[in-house]
Amino acid sequence: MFVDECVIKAQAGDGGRGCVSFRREKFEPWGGPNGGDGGRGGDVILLGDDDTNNLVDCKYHPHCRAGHGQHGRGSDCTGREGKFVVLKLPLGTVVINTATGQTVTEIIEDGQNVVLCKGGNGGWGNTRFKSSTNRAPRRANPGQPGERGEYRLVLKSIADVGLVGFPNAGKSSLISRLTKARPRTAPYPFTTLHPQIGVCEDTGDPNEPRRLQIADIPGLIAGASEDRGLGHRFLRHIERCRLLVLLLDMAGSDGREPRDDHATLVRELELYDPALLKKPQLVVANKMDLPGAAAQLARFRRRHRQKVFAVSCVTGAGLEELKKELSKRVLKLRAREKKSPLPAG
Ligand SMILES: Nc1nc2c(ncn2[C@@H]2O[C@H](COP(=O)(O)OP(=O)(O)OP(=O)(O)O)[C@@H](O)[C@H]2O)c(=O)[nH]1
Ligand SMILES: [Mg+2]
Repeated sequence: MFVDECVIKAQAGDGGRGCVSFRREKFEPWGGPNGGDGGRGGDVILLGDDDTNNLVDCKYHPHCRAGHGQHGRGSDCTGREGKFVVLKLPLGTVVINTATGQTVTEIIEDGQNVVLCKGGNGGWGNTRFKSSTNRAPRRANPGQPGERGEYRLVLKSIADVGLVGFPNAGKSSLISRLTKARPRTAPYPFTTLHPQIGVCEDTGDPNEPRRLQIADIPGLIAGASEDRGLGHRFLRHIERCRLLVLLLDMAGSDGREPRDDHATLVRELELYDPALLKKPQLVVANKMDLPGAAAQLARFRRRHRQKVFAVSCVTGAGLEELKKELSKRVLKLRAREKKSPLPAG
């Protein structure tokens, strides 16, 4: 099961109460105050985890409660700290406070940890209040309550390249040829029902192996903005991609014109978010092994000035060139981002 959105309730632990106590020993009638402080409440911590790829755990365990701090005790004993709770999240998770609608944080890197809700501080015991004028204070503080809140977690996958295309265009076939991912491929629409990410190892230069992540998302159709097909909900997984590949079935095997497919894909991307069209794009013509594809490609090239890569996922033709081009362009984009980092969106 793939879950890319859920709501959790997080509650950090409350701090323990401070203690009012006095030292009482034989021959020590005025032992003085010795009440310890309360322990701190545990935090709710978010941890970026490369091995987690969706939010299914959070969906079925939506209550995250950290332990409360222990109360302070006599003999200057401080209460034990509450147990913290760690929530492992897939990279690319955006955390939104449902009450304010504001983004609290984004988990981008493996091992990144963020305190979502801070545990309350423990209250002071009466030892803290002793002074020259009050040598027997009967006062202690209660612990502070831990932070709590309701948060929406939205996963926007992080990949370098996003594959966009009609159902059956061959997106899953392409990702299984370029990477070690093995999504299901079949000659019926909507075989892929949730995003898949594959890692393409480019071994062009053995001294500098490059890895690029490619995201295969479910197919888009005309009217997806009105929820036709699987709608637009998976487009959030290409929002952070550096490069978009518009994959076209150049043989028109489902009875559609490739240039209409291209126009529909561009329109649907624009309807979802016009900013997606500002991302660098690469048009890839698939199924070039089928009859009629070459003629369609010639027609398509006459209308579109963009470079079009012709490939066949069945014969493997053009895939090496495509891999090199993707790797070259992604490296260039990464270098440009390093010079002028963009805010994550
Ligand atoms: N002849 C030929 N068939 C192809 C080629 N690439 C993919 N196919 C076939 O097209 C069909 C659909 O391929 P998929 O990879 O499942 O297509 P998809 O774009 O992932 O489709 P959805 O997951 O439904 O969106 C399968 O039967 C593939 O075997 C190709 O280059 N040539
Ligand atoms: Mg597929």
